[in-house]
Formats: sequence, structure tokens, C-alpha cells
Amino acid sequence: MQKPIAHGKVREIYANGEDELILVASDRISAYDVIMPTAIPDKGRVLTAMSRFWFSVTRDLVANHVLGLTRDELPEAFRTDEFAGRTMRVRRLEMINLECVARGYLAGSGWREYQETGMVVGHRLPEGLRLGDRLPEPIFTPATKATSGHDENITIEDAAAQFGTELVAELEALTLAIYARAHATSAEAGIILADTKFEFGHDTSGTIVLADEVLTPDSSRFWPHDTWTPGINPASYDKQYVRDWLDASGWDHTPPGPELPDAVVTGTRERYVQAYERITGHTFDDYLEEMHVGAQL
Ligand code: Q0Z
Repeated sequence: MQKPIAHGKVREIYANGEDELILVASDRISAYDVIMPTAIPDKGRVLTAMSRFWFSVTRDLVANHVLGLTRDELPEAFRTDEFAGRTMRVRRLEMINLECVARGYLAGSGWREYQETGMVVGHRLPEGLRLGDRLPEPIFTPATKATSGHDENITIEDAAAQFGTELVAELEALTLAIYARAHATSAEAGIILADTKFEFGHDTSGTIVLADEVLTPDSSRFWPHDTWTPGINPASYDKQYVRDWLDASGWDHTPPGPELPDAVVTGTRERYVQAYERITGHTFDDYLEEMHVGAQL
């Protein structure tokens, strides 16, 4: 097996010839920005399945980089049980180095900035909003990858100065259109899509293409609608068991994190699968079967 050309905290990228890449999603999970020593079985497969679903339901809004996921669509070296279902063959793009974030609710760094300034990345917001409140309308809050690894928010004006007014306007329109589609789809499943981050690139013809993983719990905040109460820190759809257990363990968020107990692993896996099944209306078993996971080949 060749070596990855890049890896994130929980994913790897391999080259496939000149024009294609292979994205592999692992079962690793991070909490409080630390990778846990215990994996969540099938997490990478659930996230890959979700990404595929969202690329499919947004294909009328934006072109995407997906070329294939099934065994017969992957290069020989990736036709193993370990890679099955967690591996995506994609077009290699000229990536646009701007994190395109849509926020429909007040959370995370947006909440902190709002408390201090009444603004979120250049957007003036109404007074009196609480943590977790829905915004009057979704906002586009671009960010750049800082060398620290953390994203640095920039105003739309700064983004325009760096990437061009026209391109940033197109990215903003695409980001908000995809967010609106995904928010509506998630809402039908009783899940709030609070915010999400997209990465785009250009293909060889200059078309803007949606890339990377999309609308997964690792690139988005998903909240269960039935426990959402503005003013109270919203529960994470997928990671709440892990966070609750870590909070009770007294761990101080410095690496390494503690091994997770079986009940936390099982409960968390169940939440990932449930999110996939609710959002897509398909069973995860059907996905595994389609991807020949566990089949004797
Ligand atoms: C995405 C990333 C990951 C680490 C490169 N279609 C594409 N064309 C060119 N480049 C990329 C893509 Cl998706 C690309 N990343 C982000 C993903 C591990 C970093 F799986 N890096």
C-alpha cells in the first residue's frame, strides 16, 4: 500500500494517478480537539455514507468531486474489507483555500464573539440572542486555515480582497444554498443542522466543485431537536455520550485522552448510525451491503 499524501486528524488522502485522490475516513474520534485512543467502530463508514448522501441531494445546486465508492469503482489496492465503505474516489481539484462556513444558529466561536461584540465575523446580529438561538437568517462566515491548525475567521471583505469579489460572492451563494437544503432535510428528521463547513475547488474547466467530506458530524454541528433549548448548551447529536463521560471522568483535556468504556463506544456508534438512518431514510445495513462490507470476496 502506498503512503498517504496527506492526513487530517481522522482521515487520510492517497493519490490515484495524476487526476484523482482516494479519501479514507477512519473510525477515530476527537473530543475537545483531542483524538481519543479508542475508536468508534464504523464511524468512518457512517460519515462516508452521509457525505455521499449529501453530495447526491445537492447535485442540482453544485457540482461535486465524487467519482465512486463501491468496490468496483476503487483502485485494486483499496478493494479490501478494511477500506470497504469508508473510501471515496474523487476528482483532484485546485482547492480554494477558504473554509466556507454557514451558521444558522448561535454556537461555538460565534457565541463567544457575539457575547463580546454583538457581531459574528462581520455580521451585526440582533440584541438579546441566547446560546443556541436560531439566527434571523443563516450567515456566511468564511475562515482560513491558520498554521496552528485552527481556523481563523475572516470578514467577507478580507476574503474578497484575498480571493476576488466575484469568487467569494459565488462561494457565499453556494454555501447558503447548500446549507438551506441540508437544514430543511435534517429538520424533517428531527435534527437541527446548526452550522457546517464546506470546501470547494476548481476543476480543469474552471467550474466550482464541492469537495472533501460534506455535512458530516465532523464538519458540522448537529443537534437533536427534542432537547434543544436556547440558553442551554445544545447536546451534540453524535458526541454527547463521549463528552458527558469525559466531563464526569475529570479529564483536563490535555492529551492523551482516556480509553472510552464499551458502553460509551456502543452508545456513540448507535448515535452515528441513527443520524444516518434518520437523515437518509435508508438503513445502514443496506449501505454496508452495497459496499460489500464483511462479504467474502
Ligand atoms: C482535501 C483533507 C483529508 C487531510 C486536499 N478533491 C480534492 N482535490 C484536491 N485536494 C483535496 C480534495 Cl478533497 C483535499 N483536503 C483536506 C482531507 C485528510 C486533509 F481526508 N486536502
